[in-house]
Amino acid sequence: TSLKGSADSCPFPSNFLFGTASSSYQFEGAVLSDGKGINNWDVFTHKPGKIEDGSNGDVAVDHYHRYPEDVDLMDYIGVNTYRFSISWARILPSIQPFVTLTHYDIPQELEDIYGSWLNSKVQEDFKYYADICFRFFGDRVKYWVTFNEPNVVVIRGYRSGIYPPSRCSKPFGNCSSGDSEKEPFIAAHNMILSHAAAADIYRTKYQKKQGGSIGIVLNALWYEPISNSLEDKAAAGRAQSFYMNWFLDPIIHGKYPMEMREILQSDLPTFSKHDLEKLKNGLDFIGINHYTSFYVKDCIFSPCEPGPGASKTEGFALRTAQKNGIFIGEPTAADWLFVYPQGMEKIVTYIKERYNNTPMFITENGFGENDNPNSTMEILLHDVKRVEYMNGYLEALAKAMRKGADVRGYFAWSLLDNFEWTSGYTLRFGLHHVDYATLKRTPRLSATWYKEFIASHKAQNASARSVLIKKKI
Ligand code: GBH
Repeated sequence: TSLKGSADSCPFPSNFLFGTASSSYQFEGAVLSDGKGINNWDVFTHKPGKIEDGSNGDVAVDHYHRYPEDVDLMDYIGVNTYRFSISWARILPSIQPFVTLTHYDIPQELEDIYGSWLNSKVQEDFKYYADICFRFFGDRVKYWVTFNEPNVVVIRGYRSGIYPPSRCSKPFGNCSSGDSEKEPFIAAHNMILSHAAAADIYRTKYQKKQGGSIGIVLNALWYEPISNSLEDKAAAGRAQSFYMNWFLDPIIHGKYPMEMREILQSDLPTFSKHDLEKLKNGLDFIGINHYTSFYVKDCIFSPCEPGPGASKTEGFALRTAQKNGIFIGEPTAADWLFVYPQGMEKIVTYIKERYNNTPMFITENGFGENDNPNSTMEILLHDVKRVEYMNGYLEALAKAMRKGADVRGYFAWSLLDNFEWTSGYTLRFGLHHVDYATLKRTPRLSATWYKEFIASHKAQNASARSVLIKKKI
């Protein structure tokens, strides 16, 4: 046939691909350019004795920069295809999944069947859930968080009752059932032991093989004594114990804070020998969500008007945003958020000292605004206040780190505007604006600012690193 005939004369059909082949490591070079991550061959070739002539692919044939010239060469030859490879570490240099197992939401069934955090059965169920996550995702996830802000979960779920399961008693809130003076401590106890159970199973079954780490995230307010009096200073300490140390002390030191034990007596659950065994080595890192600070006034030696913190359940330490009518920091659209960057340095230093400089991550920090429907898009995207907030808080964080705090990371809350719990969609925390009618995302000034902030730090580190690599060669 004619087909066979043409094949005889020309075995390669016209759509046949003729090309040249290459690969990223062998060709590209540009080992540290534009934020590329270090890959296995970068490390391998820099070890002595691995490569015959002691060379490496740091520059290779500089294809990364000279590709237009190389494409001209291909064109000259007349190829119609080009095989090359994508450098994985160049595309995804270091996006590490940092995974939270429980960020407020839990199966409603646990609530309905046995009352979730109020029932010690939840410890087994949480352990089972965590085990499944470790087993199926642990090959890729190297940072695990058991709980986001269990302190907020129990305070808002069981004391004020403004979050599910809406349990509280008067005068703390207006719920149909609950006991604001007892249940928060029971729920917290079960969350602490659930954390311990998950951490324990991670350590015994997975950590060696998977090589990741596990921690817990607390909401951390900085509590500033309202005066220099010993009473107010002690009250600020109690406020911290009844808010954050409540969870971190048992997990790290194996017992509840002294002030809690003294004031709450039998309202505070106790740990059995078996519990303490599980609590040992309870975490690898502390996650800190820090946004704001409050003044604290003592209510033991001088009487206080009722208010957040003033009761026994919060250590008789009244929390207030003002001193002599002046706010601790500029108020914002969120009624709980005052801009006080110094609080970042103070809280990180406090945690460093109390917990023996356990590795820390700032797992959340951010600024909320309301959308003014009458504003133009241009104005909505020009979030100078958010930029100033982040800049101030990051500077304060850097100060704490220069003084030795072991902080390993910072996460801006949040990438996008999103559902802000009881504030719904009215409060916006995004580096990107979301138009809720179309769900279109648009970067705000803060997104560009954060991008440049990260890039300038990357550049500084890359030049430091290239000096190191050159030294090694
Ligand atoms: C975080 O919560 C949440 O993790 C995140 O989901 C949320 O979107 C983000 O911040 C922004 O709000 O009355 O004793 O609880 C922090 C929310 C709520 C923490 C109010 C401090 C005041 C103390 N905050 N809370 S208390």
